[in-house]
Amino acid sequence: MSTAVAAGNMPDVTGGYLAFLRELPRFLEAAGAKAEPCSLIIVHLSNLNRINRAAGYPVGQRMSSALAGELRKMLRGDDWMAPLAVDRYAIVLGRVRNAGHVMLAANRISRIAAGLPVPDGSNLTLEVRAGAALFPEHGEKGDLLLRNAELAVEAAAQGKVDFALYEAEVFQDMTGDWDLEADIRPGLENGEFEMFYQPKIDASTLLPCGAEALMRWRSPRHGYVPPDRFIALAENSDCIDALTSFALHGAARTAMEWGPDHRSLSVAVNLSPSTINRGNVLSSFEQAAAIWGIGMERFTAEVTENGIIATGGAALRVLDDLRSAGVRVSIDDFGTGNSSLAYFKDLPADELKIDKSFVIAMLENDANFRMVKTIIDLAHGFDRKVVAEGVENAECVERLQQLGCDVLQGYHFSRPVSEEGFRRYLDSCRWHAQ
Ligand code: G
Ligand code: G
Ligand code: MN
Repeated sequence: MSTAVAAGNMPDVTGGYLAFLRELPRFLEAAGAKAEPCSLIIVHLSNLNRINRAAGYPVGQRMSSALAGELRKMLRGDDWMAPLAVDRYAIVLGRVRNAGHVMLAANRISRIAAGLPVPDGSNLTLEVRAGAALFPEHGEKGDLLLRNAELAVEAAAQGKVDFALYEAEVFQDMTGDWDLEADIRPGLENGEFEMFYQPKIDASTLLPCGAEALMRWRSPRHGYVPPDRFIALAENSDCIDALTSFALHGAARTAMEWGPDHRSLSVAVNLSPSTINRGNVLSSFEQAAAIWGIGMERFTAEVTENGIIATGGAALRVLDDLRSAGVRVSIDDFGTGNSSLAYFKDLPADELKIDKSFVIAMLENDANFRMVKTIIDLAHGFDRKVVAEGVENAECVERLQQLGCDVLQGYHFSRPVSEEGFRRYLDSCRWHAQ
């Protein structure tokens, strides 16, 4: 199969992907020398996998070749194209030099794809998404231009549109995320991550009954990165397991090191939806417990309501298994999710954590106060313990005690602190307790 365009002195990309990567910089250098702008479009066959599954891989392959054939017919003398993968083509359009031009070209590409029926009677049609970057505005070098065109493809996919053109201001954030994501695993290996601990306080004795383990990342390149940010990125990549494992082992080791005087303290680890979905959660807990010599009942697993819903029914079984093995299950951020009461009554949970937004606001007005009271009564009605997070002052403590809340957590007692800081906190409590 020849992928090179015959006309002119166009690059020879018969070698496909590698040839393209070799030829693009040369081509751009020549174009730059002649001050001739051009544009790079990446065409992604976004539903090729679905076609493969529905109609078979040979059909998918034929669709990809047919599209390439049709696209090639659209090219003129100073255009060229090459396959980047079976579901991806790169097209360099020689005389297409502004946003308007490239949009017209992208429109034609969409129409060409839509005109190719999938020959299996399944009513599937080929879907393509295209992304483009302009030379030299969006990148003077081949790799940058390619990367920015890929970013545009991703933006098109996220925006569910056929085509997107690279936009420096908008896409900076995306590249920032990519950089961050790529630095998670090396950061973990370089010891940039650390677990912090925030005490959970027994509301009746005001003594600690456990701690929530919270991950902290100080990156030499990005500074302090909040967990909300890197956890979400890790969930989309394959490093969430490594992070969860780091949290579990850190938490188990710390609980062991609290020593025999604090054997009743439980340590809570946050689990993200994708972690619950892996299916090996239970064995991860068992391993951590075995390695660090603590009982499974020392662990609490915190999962959000929405996290459970996001996994469909799958999470319910995993949580059931964890509970059967002795792990406490806690529903985090309770009250902010979309679950119904019908769902709530079947949740395999020992504990609910009232979201801090309600607790922080509970003294502001009566409605917020009643909200907290209602959640506490609801939980108790179903034999679950209640944790209030976001307890920031003494008045809040008192009111929550009156409402029968079981456990308190918040800045009033302590912010999340290092392992060493938590140790000091425990020591100071012992002193008070005597
Ligand atoms: O500690 P901070 O308030 O910045 O935490 C913000 C969010 O990040 C919290 O909702 C918390 O559940 C989440 N988070 C913190 N540490 C971990 C962790 O180890 N694993 C997961 N999955 N989430 C975490
Ligand atoms: O969603 P999750 O419960 O996992 O979030 C826990 C986070 O909530 C902690 O990491 C901490 O940063 C934050 N937090 C804990 N206590 C308080 C508090 O009293 N006030 C506020 N504003 N945030 C808190
Ligand atoms: Mn939590």
